[in-house]
Amino acid sequence: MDRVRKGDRRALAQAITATEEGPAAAGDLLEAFTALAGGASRIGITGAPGVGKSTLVSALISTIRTEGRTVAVIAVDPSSPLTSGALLGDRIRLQDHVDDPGVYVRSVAGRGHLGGLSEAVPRIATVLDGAGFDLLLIETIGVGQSEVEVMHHVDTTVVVVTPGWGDSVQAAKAGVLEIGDVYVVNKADLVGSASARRDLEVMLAMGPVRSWKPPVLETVATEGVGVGELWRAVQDHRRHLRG
Ligand SMILES: Nc1nc2c(ncn2[C@@H]2O[C@H](COP(=O)(O)OP(=O)(O)OP(=O)(O)O)[C@@H](O)[C@H]2O)c(=O)[nH]1
Ligand SMILES: [Mg+2]
Repeated sequence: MDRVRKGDRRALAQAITATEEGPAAAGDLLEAFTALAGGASRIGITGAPGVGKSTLVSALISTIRTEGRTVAVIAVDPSSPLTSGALLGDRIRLQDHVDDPGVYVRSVAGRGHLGGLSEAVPRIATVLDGAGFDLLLIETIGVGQSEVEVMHHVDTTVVVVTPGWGDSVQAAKAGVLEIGDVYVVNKADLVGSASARRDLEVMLAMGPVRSWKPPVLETVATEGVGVGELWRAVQDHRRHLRG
């Protein structure tokens, strides 16, 4: 515990591995971290495979680090061996930040226990929060049931789509319109970005009136375009939550 708070990465990794195995295995450790948790802002980044979530996370880290705040990333890997290439991709993209002591990245295997895909994520978030990170970014694929679960444990949910991401019926089915606090049309360098954004805005406007109106932004994550605006939108939402 003390070692973790002092920035010992090995001790942190061991604590996470223990909590990953379940609340029983973690025992007192989890309790100790829970007592210290509560200071971190938790931001979920979700969207279909390949929309650019990891690239956006990496760009966001750069923005956050210029403000001097520390950040931990939980990347939930897909369980399917068909998409395991993405796992490697994530690691490579996030490699940009490996030498930065203010950044910590943890991948979580998709294959979960009975609780589903990402059953361990809330516990891992508690450890990283208790370890003293200012911000937690949680990347998950898609918006299936288990991802919606994960999103119950974050303050702000960023939903990422791409131009030509599909028609409104598909979006409604996927539950995309209910869960987002901030919407991002990434790959805005591709054709159809502006119309995808307008479609989303129209669909969101047809939904129930909420006290927070989710903004729809366009980004080119690979170039860092729009990432500053995204970060501001996330912080606006934080302020809204605090009231
Ligand atoms: N043209 C374009 N390509 C992008 C952009 N952002 C990301 N990409 C590319 O899209 C591909 C997927 O990016 P990732 O960041 O791995 O996407 P992801 O959503 O994390 O993927 P999974 O974790 O596999 O679901 C990569 O080849 C990126 O270089 C963008 O703004 N424009
Ligand atoms: Mg990814």
